[in-house]
Amino acid sequence: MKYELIPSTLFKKNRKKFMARMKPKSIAVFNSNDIYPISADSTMPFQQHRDLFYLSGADQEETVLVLFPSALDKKHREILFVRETNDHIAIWEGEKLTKEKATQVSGIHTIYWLKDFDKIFFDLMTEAETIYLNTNEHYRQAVVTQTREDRFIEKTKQKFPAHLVAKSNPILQEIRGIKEPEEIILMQKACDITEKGFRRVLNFVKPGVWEYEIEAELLHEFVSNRSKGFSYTPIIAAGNSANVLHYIENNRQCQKGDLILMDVAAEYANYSSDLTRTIPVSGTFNKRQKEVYLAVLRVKNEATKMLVPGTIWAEYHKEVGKIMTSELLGLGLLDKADIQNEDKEWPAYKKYFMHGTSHHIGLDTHDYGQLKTPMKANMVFTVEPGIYIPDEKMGIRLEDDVVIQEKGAPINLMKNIPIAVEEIEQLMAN
Ligand SMILES: [Mn+2]
Repeated sequence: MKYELIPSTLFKKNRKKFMARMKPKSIAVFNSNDIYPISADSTMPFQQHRDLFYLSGADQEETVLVLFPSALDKKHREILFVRETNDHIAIWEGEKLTKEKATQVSGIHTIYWLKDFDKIFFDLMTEAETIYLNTNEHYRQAVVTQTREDRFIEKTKQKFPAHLVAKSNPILQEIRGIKEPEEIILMQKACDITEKGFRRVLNFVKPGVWEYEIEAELLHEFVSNRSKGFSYTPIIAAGNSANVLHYIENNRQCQKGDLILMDVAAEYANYSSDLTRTIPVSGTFNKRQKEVYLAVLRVKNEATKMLVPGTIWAEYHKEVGKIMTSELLGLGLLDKADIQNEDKEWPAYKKYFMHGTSHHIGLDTHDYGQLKTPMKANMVFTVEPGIYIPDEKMGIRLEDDVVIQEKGAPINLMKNIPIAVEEIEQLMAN
């Protein structure tokens, strides 16, 4: 791991919150991710399952967490199973969690080797009536592979057909959506690393640079600061590429006079940041670019003010749509007739702003978190309006990550990342 050790108090609190919501006589199991294959013996870099990480801090493959608050043997109320390590593994693969280290990371006192899982788990299941299974109910999930968790669920339902089944996911959606102070610190760190990358790029962009050269600059800065790298696939889109919302080719040359939209951010300790800035390739905005840019910035600022406890996500999006509509009228992109004739299901503004304004962010970039109930303090959201005008070969999006406060406006974790037109032009001139 490149990141500094996280206080295990965070994971203790997270487990406590989960267990407080479990039914009587119930047990919950969480599996790590597999290491995904490419072909031959090649593999993708490991990415821990965020639920297991959230509840244990264990950032290693072949790990299982068991929570059983009513276990008769007190030492079995929290158990972490890890892959048995030895000198041979230490030489070939480097350091893996020892039992002592696993306790230090997770705050869990009972650590067993994974090879003993089946036997111990069977014994615990004889005491339990309900088993919590961890399915993926994220509103944007589209998984086609069978995960390690899926295999566990299949096997468990076969082996223990008489047990009641309950869902872990709604509990995790609820508790992961509201961040602990330790998590805000880690997310701030991710944002600070992102800031360094963005400032580096402001000194680098000029006509003739290639989008992938900008990507390389950012990656250098991120990894130099103990990040694994990008928290999601980077979008570096000059000119008309900005109108392809998920443009990830990053293979074109930046031309004088173009804007360049960069939706790029660093991860830190598995926590995401999510930034978008749009800057002029030549270092100065022309009149029209500035006009559209300021409209997006105003929408962003107005939207941010609405991220307070009590706001309903869907209602918020309707309000942002109204603000965007008036900006688009001001820019001459819509006229009154467009609005009078608009389809309420797909309002006129969506021609130029077709995506959502905010999503939860945390361990996942599109994080868990309740969306149908009122917003609460310490939820972290992105705010990311945009205006896309293919006819003018221009797409502008601006995005920050903010923390909802008990009272007043949210705290912007990206407040130090330049966004004002003058500041960007000045920094690019240096
Ligand atoms: Mn985003």
